[in-house]
Amino acid sequence: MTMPTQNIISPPNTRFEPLLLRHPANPVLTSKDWPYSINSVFNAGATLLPDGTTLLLCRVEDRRGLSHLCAARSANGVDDWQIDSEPTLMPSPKEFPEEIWGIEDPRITFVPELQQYVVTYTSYSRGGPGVSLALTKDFRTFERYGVIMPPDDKDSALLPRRINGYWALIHRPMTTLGSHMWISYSPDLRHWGRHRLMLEARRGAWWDANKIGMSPPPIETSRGWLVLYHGVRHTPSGCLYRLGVALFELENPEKCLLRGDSWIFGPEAEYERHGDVDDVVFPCGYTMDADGDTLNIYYGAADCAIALARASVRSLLAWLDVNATCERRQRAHDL
Ligand code: BMA
Repeated sequence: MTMPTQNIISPPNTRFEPLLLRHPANPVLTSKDWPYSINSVFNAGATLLPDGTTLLLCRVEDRRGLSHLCAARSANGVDDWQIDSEPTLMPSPKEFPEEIWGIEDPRITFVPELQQYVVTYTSYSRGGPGVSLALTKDFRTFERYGVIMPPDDKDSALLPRRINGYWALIHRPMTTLGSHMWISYSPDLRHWGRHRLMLEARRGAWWDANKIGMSPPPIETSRGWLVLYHGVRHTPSGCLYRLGVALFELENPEKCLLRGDSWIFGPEAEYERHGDVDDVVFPCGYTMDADGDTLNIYYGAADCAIALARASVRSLLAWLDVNATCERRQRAHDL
């Protein structure tokens, strides 16, 4: 039997130049920028509007501890943000009881076939976090589909096109055996099935042991879907959220082609190390520059601020070629 090629004994052949470069204007948004009273702003979905404006759909936590979503727009994606004067998308627990304790961590996918943005977000129900979906053309009015993945589930995003005729959703259900990334398929965005394990949290001392989740929506490249994912390390003084990268087959996205061994980004700056929740970097969105290579990655920092880091798709792929192992997919019965 062939053993997995995971590099267990020798240290990874890691090149240490940073792949994600923090913007000098960081953090780009904090509660001080908000036009109404809030506790904190973090974990924002991101997209480019047709006129090139960057739109962030921010998770805003109010002073009760419950979250809603609020849009911020900027011509250069760095400063001069125009923030909606009131919440853009509020929890609506009368119609959607699963939103009783707020809505969180949106991811945005523009879907050319629908000519709409599909927003998936965490709805915080009495039963725990679930995945909800809404469609919008302009981030002013939304068509809500309600909960599409029951609790406990979160960290979801839709792929921008159908795979073999079906919509594909990446998400992170929690089981007693750990929190892994799954992919599910749907003919209509409402009914979901063919659930498949996509990427498993590692075990033991690894940085991404036991609990992982997709971060921004997957990035389509000629070599596959590039997926930035977070790994959660439980330490005696709390959790440590860091970011890794993996590559999946274009027409069969449940197949992992490469998975980086080490993390590529972690809390280092003051605004990432200290906040409402220390030691968290949590990207939920990116925009792509006109060069088709430069990524602007927007991430929540310590559950208190939104920050920006830039990366190059070419460099991420080149790094994976040197620092990744071929992922052997775990068989379903192992779970
Ligand atoms: C995760 C999510 C994120 C949050 C992170 C750190 O489980 O709930 O929204 O940023 O924890 O608190």
